[in-house]
Amino acid sequence: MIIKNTTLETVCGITSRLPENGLPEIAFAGKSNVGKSSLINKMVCRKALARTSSEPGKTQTINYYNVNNALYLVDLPGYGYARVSREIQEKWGRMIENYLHSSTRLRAVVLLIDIRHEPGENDKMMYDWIAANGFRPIIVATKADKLKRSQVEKAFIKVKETLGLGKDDIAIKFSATDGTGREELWSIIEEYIN
Ligand SMILES: Nc1nc2c(ncn2[C@@H]2O[C@H](COP(=O)(O)OP(=O)(O)O)[C@@H](O)[C@H]2O)c(=O)[nH]1
Ligand SMILES: [Mg+2]
Repeated sequence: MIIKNTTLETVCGITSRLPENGLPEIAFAGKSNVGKSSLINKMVCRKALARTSSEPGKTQTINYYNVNNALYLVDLPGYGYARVSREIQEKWGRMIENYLHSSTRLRAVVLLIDIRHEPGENDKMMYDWIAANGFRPIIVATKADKLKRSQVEKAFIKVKETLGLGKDDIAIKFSATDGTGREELWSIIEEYIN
């Protein structure tokens, strides 16, 4: 994908209606701080289009990034940040579920997992929600640059095993720092939008 232009087109809060878009959507889900915003920036070759933060739990909105007027990359609110009240976490859950359930243009959901950590209950729940809504999750193991080369493959296998992925499931390693996986993820996305 050659990136010509990208804009943050729509920001949806908990109470806003989802926009009626004419373009295919690819959504990104994952725990807060897993690297969603960094991944989106890397995918569209921008440094700070999507706000990254060392303060987890900041993104409480669904953000639609229009890429080349050809598709949307949709940044879903991150889950599982401990310092947020249960009530707000439940709202996020409903928001994500509503999105998965009612987005007519949604083509695929990318689930991000930090390669250094074993997927937790929230991650497994997210995986199940995605599948229950009829999508095959695309697993992206983020922050691969943070591990030594010798540890990366072992950690990647651990992520796949813990999620119970089959051999037909798609999983890739990614780094927003060095660009690992960027081309591969674009070619997967392109298959889903064409
Ligand atoms: N080394 C490294 N750090 C990353 C990578 N992706 C994200 N980060 C860092 O992890 C933190 C959270 O990233 P962010 O994209 O805001 O996560 P989000 O909450 O999922 O959107 C930030 O400090 C990022 O700089 C990566 O691939 N490699
Ligand atoms: Mg973010």
